[in-house]
Amino acid sequence: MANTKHPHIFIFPFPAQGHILPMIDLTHQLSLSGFPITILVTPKNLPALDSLLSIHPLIQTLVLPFPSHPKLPAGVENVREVGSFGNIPIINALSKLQGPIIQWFTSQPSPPVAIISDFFLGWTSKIAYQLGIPRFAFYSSGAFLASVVNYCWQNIKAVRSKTIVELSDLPGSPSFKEDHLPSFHRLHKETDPDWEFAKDSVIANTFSWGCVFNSFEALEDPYLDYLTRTLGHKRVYGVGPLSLIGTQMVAPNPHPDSINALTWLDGCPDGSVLYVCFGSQKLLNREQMEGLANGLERSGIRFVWVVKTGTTQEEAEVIPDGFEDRVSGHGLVIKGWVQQVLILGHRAVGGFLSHCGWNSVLEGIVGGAMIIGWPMESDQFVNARLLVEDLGVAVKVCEGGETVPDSTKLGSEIAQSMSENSLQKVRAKKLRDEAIAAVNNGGSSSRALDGFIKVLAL
Ligand code: BUP
Repeated sequence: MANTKHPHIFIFPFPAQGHILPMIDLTHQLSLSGFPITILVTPKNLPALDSLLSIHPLIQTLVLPFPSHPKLPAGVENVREVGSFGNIPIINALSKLQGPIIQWFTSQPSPPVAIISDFFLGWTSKIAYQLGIPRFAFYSSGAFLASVVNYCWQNIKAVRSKTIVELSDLPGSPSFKEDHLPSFHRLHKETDPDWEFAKDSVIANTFSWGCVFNSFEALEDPYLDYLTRTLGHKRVYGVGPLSLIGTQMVAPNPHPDSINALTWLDGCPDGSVLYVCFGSQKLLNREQMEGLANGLERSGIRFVWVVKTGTTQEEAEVIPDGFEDRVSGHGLVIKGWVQQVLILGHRAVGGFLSHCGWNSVLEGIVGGAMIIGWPMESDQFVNARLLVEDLGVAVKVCEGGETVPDSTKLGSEIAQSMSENSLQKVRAKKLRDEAIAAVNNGGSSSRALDGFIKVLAL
């Protein structure tokens, strides 16, 4: 453990790709600032920490067995293995670690003095309370989403009874279709065993000692400000985009598939390529894959498309027959995984066809790519609205997890959005510059991170 004047901090990420990666980047920054750190994972999630631990060998890991849960197949420890339906069972299963975590704390000669845990793990506030230490909620999603969630929670009956929900108290008075809002408000107190749990989580985050967002002022100023006002304390920190100051920037060590994609991109003109990826959780069905493949082909735009593979048919996306041959030289299909941050950072990438997951949104912004949005579930509709309506860096071409895109329309919208001088492309470049300025010395995120570090060090 690092021998510094800073106190020991306990970090607990939620086991989903989109949650672990930014938490690792935050941990990297805290370790650079001299905090001794213990990070908790279950055994199958330990490899996700490889790059972090190779840069910071003094970070300690606490590896606890993943508790079983009736709704989860044996051996599952990460949302990636079961899809987003697994979120609540995984949260529930992990909450059984409360006893072992407290036991571990009490066995330590110099135990951590603060807990930073994912905002899905609101129950960790109970541990903090019992140990008499502060808990900070780390949001791997945006401040707009947190504002929407808090609003929905406070107005739960009104939200449930509407098909279009107007969030009139929020900056810009946004409105959403009810089924485009995060779904917890649909749980019913009387019939749903998860209701109490979801309620406790939202409240625990609201009353946590501080809230840390992977976001930045130029992106979400009104919502960071709204939360600061409505949470009744000043400890709201927008410290992102964390990918810009994260481990991949220090030790890229690209995976072979990423090297292939980067080499292919080297041969393409600046800003000419559309990167296509829908995050780590969503699998497109056969019809969606056909609609998308035809749309890409019709657009005439160069592309890199990440397609999910799996050990069973249900876990894999099916590329239409002959597609790869037809687009050869013009489009690259990657089966599996690429380091998205590196691909989006390549000068040849000018656009990003995305599900609008929060990390993808931030990584697209950092890459200066305009976003072509196809929000599908959870926070993605809220994120898409921010990008399209508040910021003007995106267009929406499709919505819904089961929707099959109209390939003719998709093709022409891609071609139009990717044109040299599209308004969204120009705004995306400006937002990228603002993101870089935010994390640079004196920028809003850099100041927020310093403020957070000061509070932790007290
Ligand atoms: Br697929 C894929 N490479 O090939 P989001 C994903 N990622 O680096 P999601 C890769 O996973 P949740 C790939 O860079 C991003 O950091 C990507 O997070 C990385 O969406 C992360 O965009 C995906 O937030 O997560 O996976 O739907 O819903 O948990 O936010």
